[in-house]
Amino acid sequence: MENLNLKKIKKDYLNDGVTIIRNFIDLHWIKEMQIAIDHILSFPGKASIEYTPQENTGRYYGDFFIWRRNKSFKKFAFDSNLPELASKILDSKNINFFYDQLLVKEPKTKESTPWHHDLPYWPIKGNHIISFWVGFDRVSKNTGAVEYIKGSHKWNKFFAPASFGKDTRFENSYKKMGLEVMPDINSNLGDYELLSWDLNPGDIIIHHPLVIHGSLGNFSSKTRRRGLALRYIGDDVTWDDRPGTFIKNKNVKSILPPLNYKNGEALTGDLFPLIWPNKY
Ligand SMILES: O=C(O)CCC(=O)C(=O)O
Repeated sequence: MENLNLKKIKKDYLNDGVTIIRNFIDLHWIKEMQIAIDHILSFPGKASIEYTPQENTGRYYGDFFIWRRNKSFKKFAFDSNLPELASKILDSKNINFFYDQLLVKEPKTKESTPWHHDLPYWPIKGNHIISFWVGFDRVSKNTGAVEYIKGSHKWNKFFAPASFGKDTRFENSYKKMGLEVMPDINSNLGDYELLSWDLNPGDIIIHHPLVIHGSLGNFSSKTRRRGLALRYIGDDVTWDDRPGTFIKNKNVKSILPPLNYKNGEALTGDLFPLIWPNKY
C-alpha cells in the first residue's frame, strides 16, 4: 500500500469513475483463486446463472455471494489488501463486505455484458460504495475486457437495470422500478469516451457504483476470462428497500438468510460483515 500513489488513484476515480492499479494483488492469491473459481464452475451455486444459451458456444457464467460457501473466496475478499484499499479510497473508517460476483467468459463466448451501472440493481444508498474487478487471466478487448464510459458516474442519472442474459427472470423485477431506460450507447459509440485496459493477473480495476460499463464476448478460441467483482461498503451506506433489486430475486434469496433490514438501517451482521479495520 505504501508504494501506491493514492492521491492520483483517488483523483482518477473521482474524475473518471474508474481507474486501474497494476500489480496490486499478490500472485499467491491469483493461483489460489484460479483453483477456487474452477471448482465453482464445476459445482455451480443455486443462484448462479448460465447467460450463454445451450445452443451457443462458450460459457458466460455468473454467480453471487460465493464467499459464503467457499473459503478461498472468503479469504481473498476479507484478508487480501482490498478492504484496506477500499477504506483509503473511500475515506471510510470502517469497511463492510457487500458481496462478490463471479463473471466468467470462457473462450468462444459471444454474449456481451449490457451497458449498465450498478447502483440501481442494489438495495443500498450512500457514497461509500466501491467495486474492484479482478481478472484471473490475461484480459484484452478480444477476450471481453470491461469498458467504462469516462465520467458517466457524474451524469446524475439512475438508469433501469438491464438483464445480463435472456430468460434470467430478472427482467420482470427490474421493470417494477419504473426507471429511465439506458440510452442506445452501441449505436452512438462516437458520442462517448470509453476507458478500458488490457490486464495481467494481479492488476485490478476500481469502479464507481454509477459509472456505466459493459463488455463484449470472449472471441478468443483458447484464452479464458475469469473475472471477479468485489463490492465493498463504508460508513455512510444504508439499506434501501426499493422494489426489484437483485437481492429480491427468488434464487438469490434462496442462498441468503432472511433479510430483515429496514430502510435507512446500516448493513452489518453475518451477511455484510465488518472486515476493516476490525477482523470479522
Ligand atoms: O465482467 C463483466 O463483463 C461485467 C462486470 C460488471 O458489470 C461489474 O464489475 O460490475
